[in-house]
Amino acid sequence: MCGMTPNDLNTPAPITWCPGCGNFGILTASKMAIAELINEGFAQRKDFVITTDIGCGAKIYDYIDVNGLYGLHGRAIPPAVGIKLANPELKVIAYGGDGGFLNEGIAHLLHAARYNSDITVVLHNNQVFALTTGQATATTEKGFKGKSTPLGTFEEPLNPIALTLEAGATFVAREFAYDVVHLKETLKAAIKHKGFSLVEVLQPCVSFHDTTQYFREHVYRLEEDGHDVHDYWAALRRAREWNYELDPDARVPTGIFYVNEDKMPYEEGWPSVRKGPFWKRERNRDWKEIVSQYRVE
Ligand SMILES: Cc1ncc(C[n+]2csc(CCOP(=O)(O)OP(=O)(O)O)c2C)c(N)n1
Ligand code: SF4
Repeated sequence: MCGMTPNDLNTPAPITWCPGCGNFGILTASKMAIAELINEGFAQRKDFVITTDIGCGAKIYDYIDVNGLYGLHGRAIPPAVGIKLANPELKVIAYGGDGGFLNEGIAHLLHAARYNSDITVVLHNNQVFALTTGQATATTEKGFKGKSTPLGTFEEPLNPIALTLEAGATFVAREFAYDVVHLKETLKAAIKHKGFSLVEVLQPCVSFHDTTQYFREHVYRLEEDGHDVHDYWAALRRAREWNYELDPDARVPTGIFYVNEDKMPYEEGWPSVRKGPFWKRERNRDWKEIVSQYRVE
């Protein structure tokens, strides 16, 4: 019997991304990762759920044939956390852009990391609001001239790797969108990880912020540079090696920065969630008995 192929996850929706967009790499790697995880018996197709928001990257949900939902801009994470609480057996992946996750939705990102909610966040970081044609976001480098910043930005960019490490994430990685096989492997590891995982993908926007050549020349792999993924302080130091400026001398680390398998996932803290999916939990129980579970004497 042949297993599932990435093409089995295609949808009839026409892909509207610009030719050459880094999102194609994320789509291909995601379909490969999901198909392989299904073939390896990690989960069934019905177990994967995608949540997303509004943006170019967010449209990925139209192109992968699994369950999911669209949220408002910046709100891919709250439904992901809610879905995981309602059914902890599901593998929930939240996709979105740097605008959605680090501008409008930054509180959701940091708190989900702090909770160690067992979801995977895939951050399509093109360092620009792309769908709305090129305004600066929280990760845009200084000096970028766009429609909202004709004189050039002068604010310091945020560093999502350092931020989520500080907030409590237990799996933190960065990949380059055109390094598809490497990205696929990291996505698989992130989805398998029990706890909050962030996979930041350096995703050139060829129309409004084309960093393709810059990243081709500046990325390096952590695993080829002696990095220990279980060393939190080493992960933070590596995170600070690149500050999101497109400095000609910078080295941009990619791969897995940090893994911590010892911290309890958020969902396991809830007595009701430990009983399994909501639809299998006991029905018609006395409300006083339910409330008594949470009472502090
Ligand atoms: C709360 C809110 N703010 C702004 C918008 C307008 N808006 C829709 S998509 C978008 C840009 C999305 O940028 P990003 O999240 O970085 O994703 P990209 O398009 O770059 O993949 C903006 C500003 C909105 N829909 N809702
Ligand atoms: S505008 Fe940029 S991010 Fe959006 S599809 Fe085109 S290249 Fe990709």
